[in-house]
Amino acid sequence: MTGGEAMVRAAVANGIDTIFGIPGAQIYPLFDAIYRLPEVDAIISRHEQGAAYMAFGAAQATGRPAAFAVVPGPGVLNTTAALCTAAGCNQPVYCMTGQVPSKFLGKGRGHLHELRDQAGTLGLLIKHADRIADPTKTFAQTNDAFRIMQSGRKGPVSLEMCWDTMAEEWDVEITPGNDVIERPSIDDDALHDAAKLIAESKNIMIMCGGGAQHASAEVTAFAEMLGAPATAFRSGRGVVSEDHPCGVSSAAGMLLWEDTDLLIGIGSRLEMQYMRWMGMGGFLDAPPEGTPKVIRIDIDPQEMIRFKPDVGVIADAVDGVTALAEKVSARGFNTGSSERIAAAKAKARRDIEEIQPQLAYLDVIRAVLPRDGRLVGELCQVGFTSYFGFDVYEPRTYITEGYQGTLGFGFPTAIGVKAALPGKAVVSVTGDGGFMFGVQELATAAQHNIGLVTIVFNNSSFGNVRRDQQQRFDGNLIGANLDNPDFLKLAESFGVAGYRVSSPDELRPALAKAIDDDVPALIEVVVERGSETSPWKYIMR
Ligand SMILES: Cc1ncc(C[n+]2csc(CCOP(=O)(O)OP(=O)(O)O)c2C)c(N)n1
Repeated sequence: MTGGEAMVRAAVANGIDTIFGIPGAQIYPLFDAIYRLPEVDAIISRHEQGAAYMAFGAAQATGRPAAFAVVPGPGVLNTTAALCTAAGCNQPVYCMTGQVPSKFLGKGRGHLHELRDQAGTLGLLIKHADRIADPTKTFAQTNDAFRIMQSGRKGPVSLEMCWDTMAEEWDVEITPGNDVIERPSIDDDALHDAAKLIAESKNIMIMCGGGAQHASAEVTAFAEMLGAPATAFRSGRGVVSEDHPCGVSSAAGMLLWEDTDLLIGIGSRLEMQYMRWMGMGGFLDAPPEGTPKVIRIDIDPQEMIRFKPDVGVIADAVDGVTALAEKVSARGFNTGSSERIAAAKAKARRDIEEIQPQLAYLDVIRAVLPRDGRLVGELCQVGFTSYFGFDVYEPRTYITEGYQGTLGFGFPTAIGVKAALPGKAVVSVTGDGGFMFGVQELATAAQHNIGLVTIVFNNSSFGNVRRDQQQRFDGNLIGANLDNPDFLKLAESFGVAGYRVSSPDELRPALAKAIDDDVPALIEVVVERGSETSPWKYIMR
């Protein structure tokens, strides 16, 4: 088989059934293999950044690896914001790419798409990047990449193959995919120390991160046992359902933080507590004096050095929480007050009512979207408000950009979510600014009939920038106001269903119909420029 076919077959052996991407000369053999193999399909984006975000969305929504294939050099560079976002969110995204002909490697002759040290460049951004020089080793190297991608702190990986190597035929042995996911064994002393801290504490808070997404049952049971609130910022939303008595939004979490005496972070960087609730200046190395004690359960030993807890349990979230719960129940603990949690939830809900009109729109979306539907956020007024003003009920149903804060990630990511989960309702909320970063992918949604619903909140501005300039730069508006296309005509010209609404009441039937029709749809919500209440006081201090 060709080197390209070997790469595709090895990806298929590792569970890949869809490859997002754009073909080009160096990687024709790879796409030819996708064409011929019934086990795998391609979804063709209109820009490489779209393909990589689609893979990111598919990975985050399913918890399984997702792949994209793009030409080297400019093609792969176009994917790097998405790769960094996947790295920041610890998502298993597999980048497949090409290279110059092998004899041109490292020569600097300026062959098509040549990039100085492509794998080295990618290796700075993602978990692992390598070249398959000998295609008979494709399965071994791919399996290794999938082991690395899914072991420890998950993250994106990349494999490249030279133009000529990918085109030539080789004797490649087909072998099974990787079945190794490495998990650390747990230090019993750490568990003992953690159980002791828990026994000595009264008001415990659990903070869920993306590393707890697969541990929903265990974390929920642990929170119930302790009677402790479990909160999350972005990536850990839905681990403990926010309609469970212990599941609290970050707005309620902020209220409860005041008299918390022990924080248990599970698969979380604790950005919310130490870089937001204590100011973006934040606390660098360890919790400051006079603040709650901290236990961290994290699979990445480096995390215990980056931000040193009182007790660090290096473990996968399922293993760590299960083992700690056993220790704690044997030792005894104080049960938290359910009234305290309920009161904070009720007060937070009353407080955030002021964030209008975003909250009213989010309430409509929450009411219409099924429990297991996916909401894909964005860096926009409704997206920011959704951090605390949109209840999440199930793991992997709230899709986020993480700390990269990548404007424009939302719409193409949502296409990937819907492509991976065609039976689920998927709603993308974007601003007019962020949507236009990936507007061309309307063509992808239309051509592949990917039935996601995109709600574009059109306030004719980079609204967040505009507010900052109004408030902090004497109203000197630069690059803040936007003249936009007619979004209805835009939808129509792409062959996508279009709606225009201007109130939450009008959104409700439009959204219900769009979800029900299950075809690609764009709903423009007309918002008066500068009219949104700032959501920031519930996100950072
Ligand atoms: C890649 C990237 N570029 C720029 C920014 C800075 N940024 C954050 S929010 C924002 C404006 C967003 O405008 P829009 O999408 O229209 O949403 P709105 O705030 O108006 O609701 C900008 C430019 C960013 N976060 N990421």
